[in-house]
Amino acid sequence: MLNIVLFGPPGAGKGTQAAKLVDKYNLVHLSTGDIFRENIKGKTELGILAKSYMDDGNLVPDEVTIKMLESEVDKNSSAKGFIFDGFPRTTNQSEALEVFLEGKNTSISVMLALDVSEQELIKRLLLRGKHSGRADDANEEVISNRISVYNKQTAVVADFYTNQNKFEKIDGIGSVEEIFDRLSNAINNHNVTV
Ligand code: B4P
Repeated sequence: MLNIVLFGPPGAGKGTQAAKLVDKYNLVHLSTGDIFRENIKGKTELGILAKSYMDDGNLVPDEVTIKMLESEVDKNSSAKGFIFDGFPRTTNQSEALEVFLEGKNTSISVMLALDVSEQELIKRLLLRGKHSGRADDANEEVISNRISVYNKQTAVVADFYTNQNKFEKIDGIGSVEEIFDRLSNAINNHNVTV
């Protein structure tokens, strides 16, 4: 199985690139942000809870997020592999994912981390906020909080995969196609089963 963690700060381009990678490598795309947004739209209990955190740019609690992710993996038992987009975002989440995948006799193949400057992230998110309707893109204060949450709680997740020799930093500046080529090369060169 090819299991990729697509990593990076908010607005780094994870969702944009994941959509292209799933097509090329025939993987299932699991974006925790997208799943939360679908639940918010459907006004489910999970959606109402998630919204209260997401609108302020905070992380949804681990317990809820991990359970949700595991149930999404279980729904796709015939998948050839997964792109985890926006998950794991805390050390707890990475540990839980490792144990969960071990139970299925598989593991993460590689973490691809998109590297983008803070100035560019803010520019991209404010631009998207003009038409996305996403409350968390709408003002600079919330965007700053998301970046600060990333620096405090999420950036450390890279160490977890670095220690396993599975971490690849990818320059996230350039055209969508250029970045896609860099990601594809990293996958092809990382000695992972496709
Ligand atoms: P996410 O949905 O994961 O959102 P994101 O980090 O903003 O997006 P991404 O990096 O995918 O950016 P995109 O490609 O869209 O998270 C939202 C919230 O959900 C979190 O803040 C949190 O509250 C909650 N959440 C999600 N997962 C969680 C977890 N595991 N635990 C707890 N809470 C969780 O790109 C952004 C913009 O840049 C787009 O407008 C795009 O068009 C543009 N762009 C992309 N590539 C570009 C390029 N090369 N050049 C210029 N612009 C580009």
